[in-house]
Amino acid sequence: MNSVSPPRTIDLSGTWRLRADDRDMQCDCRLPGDIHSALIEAGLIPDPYAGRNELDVRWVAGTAWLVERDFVMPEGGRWLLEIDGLDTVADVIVNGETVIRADNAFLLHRADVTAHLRAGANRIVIRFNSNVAEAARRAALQPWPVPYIAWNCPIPHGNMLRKPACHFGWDWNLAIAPFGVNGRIGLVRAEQARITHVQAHQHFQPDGTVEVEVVVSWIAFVAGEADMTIEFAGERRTVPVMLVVGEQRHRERIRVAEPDLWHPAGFGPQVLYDLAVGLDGETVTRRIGLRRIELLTDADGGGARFAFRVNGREIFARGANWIPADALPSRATPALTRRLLESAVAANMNMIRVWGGGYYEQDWFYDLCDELGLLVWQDFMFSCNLYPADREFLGSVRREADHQVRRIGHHACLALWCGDNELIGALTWFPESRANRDRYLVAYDRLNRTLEEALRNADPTAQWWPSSPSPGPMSFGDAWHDDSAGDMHFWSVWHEGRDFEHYRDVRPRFCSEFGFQSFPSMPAIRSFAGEGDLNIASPVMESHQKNAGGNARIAETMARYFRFPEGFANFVYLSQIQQGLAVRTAVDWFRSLKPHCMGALYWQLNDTWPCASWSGLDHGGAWKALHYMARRFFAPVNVMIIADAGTARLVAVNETARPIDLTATARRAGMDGAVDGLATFSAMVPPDRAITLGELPASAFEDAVLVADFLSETGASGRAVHPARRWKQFDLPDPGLRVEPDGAGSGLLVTATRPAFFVTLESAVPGRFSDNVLDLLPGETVRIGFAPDEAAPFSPGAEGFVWRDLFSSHQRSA
Ligand code: BMA
Repeated sequence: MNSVSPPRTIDLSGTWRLRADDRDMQCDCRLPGDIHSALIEAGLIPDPYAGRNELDVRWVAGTAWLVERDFVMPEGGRWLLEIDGLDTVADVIVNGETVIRADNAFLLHRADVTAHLRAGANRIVIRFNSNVAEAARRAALQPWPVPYIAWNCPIPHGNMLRKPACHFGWDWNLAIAPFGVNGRIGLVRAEQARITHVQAHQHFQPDGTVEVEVVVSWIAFVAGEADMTIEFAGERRTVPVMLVVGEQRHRERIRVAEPDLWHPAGFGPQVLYDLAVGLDGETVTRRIGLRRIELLTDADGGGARFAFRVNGREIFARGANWIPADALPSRATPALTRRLLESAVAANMNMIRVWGGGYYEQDWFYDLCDELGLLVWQDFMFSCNLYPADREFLGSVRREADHQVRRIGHHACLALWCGDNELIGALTWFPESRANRDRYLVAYDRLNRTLEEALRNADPTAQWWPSSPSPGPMSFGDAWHDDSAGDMHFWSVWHEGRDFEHYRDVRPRFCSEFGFQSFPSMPAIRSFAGEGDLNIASPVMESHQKNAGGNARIAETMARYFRFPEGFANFVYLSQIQQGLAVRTAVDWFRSLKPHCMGALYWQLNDTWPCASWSGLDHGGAWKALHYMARRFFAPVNVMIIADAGTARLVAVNETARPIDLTATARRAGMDGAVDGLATFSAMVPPDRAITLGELPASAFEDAVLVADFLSETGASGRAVHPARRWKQFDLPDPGLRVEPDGAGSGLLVTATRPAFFVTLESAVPGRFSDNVLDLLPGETVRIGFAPDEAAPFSPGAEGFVWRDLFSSHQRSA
């Protein structure tokens, strides 16, 4: 073939030139990317994550910045400039003409720039106006005050802009209001038409077949005829379409007679079919997993249910809340995101909630969730604030919702669209909305209705939930403490300082937020703190705790449950153990309530920067104690000890499709090293159920620790441990821990001569242990593997590893 066709796209990603509007500062800047990252890379500002640099770089968002570059155009053609994730208030200027005025980071901006281009050299400039200044200007124009969550956001008025709420600061995020371009940027050649969205609505038929309704949206630039091609599930169709200038849509139904279904992780394979749509020389591809997702909210004796049914099977949602992978968009790479999401699945999670104060994530994020079988609860991006309700704002919201639903709604992983995070609760947080609830509630409802209508219009097959938490549609009550219906955020244990046992005072139908803070692991701390800062009350450590009173709460809780640890590293260790115990107390209880309760999504999976937070994964993805514990407490088959003052109940849960025979052995482990058998329980646990195996009176393990080991015919096994009293009340023996290479060169052997609790290995080399946070009885040996992050040959010697346990955290080893 000798014919040379003109290029279809001109990619404008790469190196641009950045300069400040009001001062002499310039450097190179990579787009997609954020401006802070460019300035850090050029050495013009310090890394905001280190020390207390956050405060020294806050000025960056208060000024205007320009990025520009030249590009070369061929002769002729119709060209569209497309910028995805233009964040936020920005003007785009091509050869001196303003072609885009942007103020919503959640839209794809597109402009026909043909008239402004010339063959040869061209110049494009993006002027980022100060989002902070523009937010303040808009707040002043509001007809009545529209308060924002000032105790989370040191940078004010973020609620005026369609930009991630957490950019203005959050109780786990630094406040620097990053900005830039977060998605594709380039020119696209379109002669007749440009496809804007390809959706795939699934209609399951009673006979088991699926009709996939492919909805293709496009903009036509000329009237005429064109052939559209659609390829799916072995079928290829050519569909003649009439082009009418403007936005158009075509629906094509394709029947899949014998669908190979997509399943959530742990429930079957993640089958994905390729879909390809062609129009005017352009081909758009999607990967479609066929599955039927229903949200069950029917009334029952306890109120109303809240359960996901996937492919006919009710699924207990096990997971956590997702916040942006990094506070600086340039650092939120696909590799990091994959690592975080893979860790979620490795910890037996099947759902994450993309929380409403961050982003509608990138296409590849949902591709990853499809591949991994991770269901996504997707919030619309509104969180903890009151919001404007004027026509212009709601118009922008409507366009945003329409675009996002059409962009990502086809993903198999997408289980639910939820209106917002905690906007109903926020009505009670501000004096203005308390004094005039009518006005603010109506404003809220206008926003909420805008989202619901946009969703139903763009995807009638989608599942909608008005808010998180919410008792249900048109119900505006407190879903923090009402556990009868809907999803619940249960925060009393952390935010009110209640005992962990208080989790068992509620019986949620679905708990979509609950959590407990810990410190990040030592390597994460060392990434921002110097040796002299290693004290929880040092200015640097306090600046990496964004929840007022958080460090004091961690310390106070520790003194409630444990003897106070010696030294900083032990404090960090114990903070992670108590976090794991708090969250496990909740999860064990919620799972034991199945099917009354059908979901436990803890707060929060990951961190945006290294700080004290509720996360189970350190910034960058290393596993904290909670994440190792989560893998066990979320295991599909598990035995939990649910105890109150008088009894300890052994509850087995089975989330596999088959009945499981299992045996649990309960023993009493005394601090003197004696281990006595108490009872053995055997049972067949039906699929998708939690059952009580048996009960023991507390007197059976007085002054000791109850240990329950289980083993199933399928090989699933585990250990639950419950102390008769708070851990601090035991005089723990020195467990005589030994950690040594296993001889085979691939693991470590951990041995104890007396009972050892929360034995946790730490490595000098970044990597993951095959298991961690273990309880050992006298004479037991456990083999632990270690996989370093870098694929380098590695054989573990005992050196390079540190281990801690409850005894050593407060007692120097003998
Ligand atoms: C919930 C979340 C977040 C917050 C977290 C911890 O309310 O929705 O807003 O970060 O609690 O306070």
